[in-house]
Amino acid sequence: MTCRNGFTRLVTTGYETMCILVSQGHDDVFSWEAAESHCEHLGGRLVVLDSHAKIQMLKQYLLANFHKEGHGAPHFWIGAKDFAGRDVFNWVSNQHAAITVTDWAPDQPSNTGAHHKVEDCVEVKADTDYQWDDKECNHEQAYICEQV
Ligand SMILES: [Ca+2]
Ligand SMILES: [Ca+2]
Repeated sequence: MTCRNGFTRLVTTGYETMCILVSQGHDDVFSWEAAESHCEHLGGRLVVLDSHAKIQMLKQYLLANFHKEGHGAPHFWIGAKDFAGRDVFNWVSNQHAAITVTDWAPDQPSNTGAHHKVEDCVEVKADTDYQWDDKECNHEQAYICEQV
């Protein structure tokens, strides 16, 4: 796969390839839905991590390229969501299949967070080495697209 301008090529140990685009943070932030629309506009979608190899590859890339300490440590939307609001998570690429290969941070998914808001959208966050956390979908933050 040839990556379009702005996308970075990653190759897993199993020779799966992905072209990803990581938000620059700061002003480059969206709600989950807006991030997915933005990724589609760029010719992709929020990143789908449907294998252990892809999960590990992205985690290593983020750990190598983004500082994890301090206030504002990176949080990135990925392409998983509890679409039906029943605590069953699906990838944007297949909203009718439950996700089976997961990488939840300790005590996640919690389904509730600050101010008791329901959490249905999935992020990876630096303070747990980019393991997964469910979060309120309207929160505006950085995101990771993949080319499709
Ligand atoms: Ca939920
Ligand atoms: Ca959570």
